[in-house]
Amino acid sequence: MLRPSSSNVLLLASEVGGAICDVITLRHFLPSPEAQERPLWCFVLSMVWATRALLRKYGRFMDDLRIYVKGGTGGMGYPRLGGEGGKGGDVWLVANEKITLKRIKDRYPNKRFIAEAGANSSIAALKGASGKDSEVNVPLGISVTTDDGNIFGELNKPGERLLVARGGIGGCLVTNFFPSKGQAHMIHLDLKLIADVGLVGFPNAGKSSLLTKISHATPEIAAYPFTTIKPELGTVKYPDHKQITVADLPGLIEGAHVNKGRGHKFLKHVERTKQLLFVVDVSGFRLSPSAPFRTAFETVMLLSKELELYKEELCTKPALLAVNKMDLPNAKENLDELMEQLQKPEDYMHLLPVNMIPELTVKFRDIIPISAISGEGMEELIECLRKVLDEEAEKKIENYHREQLQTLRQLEM
Ligand SMILES: Nc1nc2c(ncn2[C@@H]2O[C@H](COP(=O)(O)OP(=O)(O)OP(=O)(O)O)[C@@H](O)[C@H]2O)c(=O)[nH]1
Ligand SMILES: [Mg+2]
Repeated sequence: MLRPSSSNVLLLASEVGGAICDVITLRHFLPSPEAQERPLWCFVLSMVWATRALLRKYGRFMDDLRIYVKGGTGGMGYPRLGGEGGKGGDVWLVANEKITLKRIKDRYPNKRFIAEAGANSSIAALKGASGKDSEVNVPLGISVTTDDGNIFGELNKPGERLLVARGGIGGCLVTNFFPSKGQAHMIHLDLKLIADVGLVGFPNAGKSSLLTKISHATPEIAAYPFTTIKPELGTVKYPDHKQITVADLPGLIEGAHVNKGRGHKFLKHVERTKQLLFVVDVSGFRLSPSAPFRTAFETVMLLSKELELYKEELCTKPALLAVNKMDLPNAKENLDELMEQLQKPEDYMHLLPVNMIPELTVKFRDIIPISAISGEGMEELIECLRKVLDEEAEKKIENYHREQLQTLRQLEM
């Protein structure tokens, strides 16, 4: 059974805290002022119902799992005849595209993986047989860490294998014919999605609408914030059969780094994407009637700041900006204003709260006005996504060749 370690308790507390924050924030989205005046128990009941519905849905996605792994014990030696016990089996993690962490948890509720013990040495078989290895299929994109945060390794390609618990050696002359136990420890399987493009934006910006337009994915779309509550992958297909994957993530909000909303928890999933696609509503965004209105420029800067506060390296990833909802009235004027502000962002930083001014402003390779409803700008966006990825791939190849040349030159000297 999973023991309640202090890190687990902290994790649970922060989850509950986050959920309560969400509930408090959500109260602002009750449809009418009358609804807000209903008795508290009415509100609490609807929240309980909403939380159960969320749990049912959210429960399907897991991106962290803690498991126990133990190598098999070695077999006993046979002192009288100098027989050697068999080696205990090892525990291996094997990357498999078809598995999810949720499926592992459902299939092995006790989350214990123990390899077979080695056979004892006997008169019939002086050299005991080795124990069978235990192979645990895990999804691609897994980082394996111990409870103390030490990294065991990563599994990113199908079929890749990682040894996580070695079996004990069998009893032999050196060990006085006593076998040794296998390694045993708890490990974390930390999943970070592997996608070419990660969508980053405030809630309601139209990220899921955009993904639906450019791929066959069918994420939920609705006119209220936090519709997307778990990452969703879509594949964009090009006429030359090249495919790129795009990850739709839950919306970020201002203050996400201090645990507001739920988007921050999912930012780890853009760590491995090759490119970021910022999506902003050209008319700006307001989270709730009591929250400040943010223009498109402010949302871009606030998103940059949230990324910077999560991990500075994210701000240096290749990025594109899709300015969505260009079909709305005044969109053209708002876009012109945004373009002007993005030309000289430092002149407009005073519009932001002091602690939210980004130190590194994200440099967009392209800024593309789009409408996920009318389809405006979609072709250009799809082309730009491809162009950036191709350029990055070329750069990688060039760097590889340069490194090879350097190594060759060093060898010649
Ligand atoms: N007029 C207009 N509305 C749009 C456009 N794109 C999205 N919407 C609407 O905006 C609302 C939010 O769209 P979503 O795609 O759910 O937004 P999201 O960014 O995924 O939101 P979260 O999942 O909450 O983070 C929906 O009502 C969409 O119909 C657009 O280009 N034009
Ligand atoms: Mg969404």
